[in-house]
Amino acid sequence: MACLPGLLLLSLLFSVAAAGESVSSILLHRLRLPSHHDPLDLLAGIASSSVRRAQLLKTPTRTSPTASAALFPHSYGGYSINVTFGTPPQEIPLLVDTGSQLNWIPCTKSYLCRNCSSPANPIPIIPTFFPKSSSTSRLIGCKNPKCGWIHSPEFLSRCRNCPSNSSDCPQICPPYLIVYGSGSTAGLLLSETLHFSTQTFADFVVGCSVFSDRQPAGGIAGFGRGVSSLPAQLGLKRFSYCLISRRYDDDARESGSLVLNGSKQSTSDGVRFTSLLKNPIPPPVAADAADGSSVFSVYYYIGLRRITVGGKKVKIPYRALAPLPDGNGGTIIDSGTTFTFMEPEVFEPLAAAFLDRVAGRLNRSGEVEMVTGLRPCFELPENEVEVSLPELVFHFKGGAEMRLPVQNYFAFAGMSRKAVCLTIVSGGGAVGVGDSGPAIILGSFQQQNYYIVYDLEREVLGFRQQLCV
Ligand SMILES: *[C@@H]1O[C@H](CO)[C@@H](O)[C@H](O)[C@H]1NC(C)=O
Ligand SMILES: *[C@@H]1O[C@H](CO)[C@@H](O)[C@H](O)[C@H]1NC(C)=O
Ligand SMILES: *[C@@H]1O[C@H](CO)[C@@H](O)[C@H](O)[C@H]1NC(C)=O
Ligand SMILES: *[C@@H]1O[C@H](CO)[C@@H](O)[C@H](O)[C@H]1NC(C)=O
Ligand SMILES: CC(=O)N[C@H]1CO[C@H](CO)[C@@H](O)[C@@H]1O
Repeated sequence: MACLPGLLLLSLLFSVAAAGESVSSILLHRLRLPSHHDPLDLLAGIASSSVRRAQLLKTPTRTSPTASAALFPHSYGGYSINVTFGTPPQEIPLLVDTGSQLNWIPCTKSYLCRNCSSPANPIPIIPTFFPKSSSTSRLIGCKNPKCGWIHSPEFLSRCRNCPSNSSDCPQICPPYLIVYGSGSTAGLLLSETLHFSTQTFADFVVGCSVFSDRQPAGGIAGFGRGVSSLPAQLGLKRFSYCLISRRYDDDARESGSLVLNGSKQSTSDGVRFTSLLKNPIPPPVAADAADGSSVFSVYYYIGLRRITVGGKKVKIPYRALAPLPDGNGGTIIDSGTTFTFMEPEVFEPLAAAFLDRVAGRLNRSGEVEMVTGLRPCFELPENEVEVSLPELVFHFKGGAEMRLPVQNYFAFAGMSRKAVCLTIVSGGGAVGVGDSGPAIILGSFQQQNYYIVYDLEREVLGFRQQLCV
């Protein structure tokens, strides 16, 4: 079949890009997905969890008085690293999340993870950290300035001014409780030694969670902005990752990579850059700042200026593309969201553009759309191994273009007939996401087989298509 202008061929064979250079890095695994015998269930599950995640990232008032950072349930589709904590070291998988800042791990022998099972994983085995077995574990004290990462300055000064002979003075930093759309985690802040790849970092602050509800089988590494985040604590100039294709989900041997402070790349390395926008809201001093919307300050905003489908510009209201001073509108990039989320005012014209460009060539499959919650879905013509679909391009401020390979935005689904569905979700329908927070959340499915660098020193995001295995 000839490739028409603005159309890409989706075939079962994926093209191979140049492999990346060897650098000191850590392996990045897909967090184990529950095994789905039915690929439709899997797509439907990822679609609904991506919408839930969007709901969470977009809700400014989800924190409790002692809450600290935005977190979320990761039943599907996260990417994790294995690091070790303590002396002697204990290995713990951490989900890499650029949408939150506090780091936490399942901790102590009484760790309770409620509703953390799935049909495929009825008794979840959760690697847990035991502080008693580590000679370097220290609880963060109430007077420690780092206690201010999860509690207000007022609280901290009460601690500081407490007479030392009073029996009412709290000695340790009171627990954090992180509440999200669905789920939560709670525990105490620890100072502990972190071993990342071959490097060792003493006095790393990590939450020792003793209770979680609806959480992944591991902890979370907060790669967002903010003082308690992993990049801030390790003084990183930049970090980068390469997300392996989701088609390797069943193959535990395959992994991508995460690199801290890697070498500085430039456009001559094929990396395209766009500025990380100045956050609409400055990072909070204390993570539980009364203004709930400050959670948006943790995100990496980027300037998405235009979207084209099959070479034609999609008409999107400007207010959706440019973040307002209150953090509403605009685009963020997030490693913890699977399918990209778009507000209806962005998604509807985009979906219409796909329908327009495919019209007459492929039949729409209402049946598959109903089951997966994705749309549009198109039936594949019988006995064909390839189908042309419109090219999707994100155009960023400064001219960088993300020309997505078609397998990054269409996934196979099949019932009585095979179909493909657009893997972008919106808030319309059953789950009300509201129009607060970012209008577009660029998720990990769209970042597969891309090298992505967050250059915090230059405040730019760089990307290059490459094979991540
Ligand atoms: C990560 O660490 C956990 C806990 O030790 C272990 O069960 C798991 O196999 C490790 N994963 C990889 C990919 O090494
Ligand atoms: C604590 O110390 C202060 C001043 O040293 C003293 O006045 C006060 O009675 C002491 N309180 C207790 C509970 O010992
Ligand atoms: C990253 O680089 C900065 C600046 O050179 C340095 O201060 C920091 O310790 C480095 N961190 C790591 C983890 O290598
Ligand atoms: C679309 O559906 C009609 C009616 O079922 C069928 O005859 C036709 O072959 C389909 N076209 C494609 C491209 O699948
Ligand atoms: C959504 C869900 O699974 N909720 C369950 C969480 O756990 C409590 C107690 O274990 C159950 O009562 C809920 O049904």
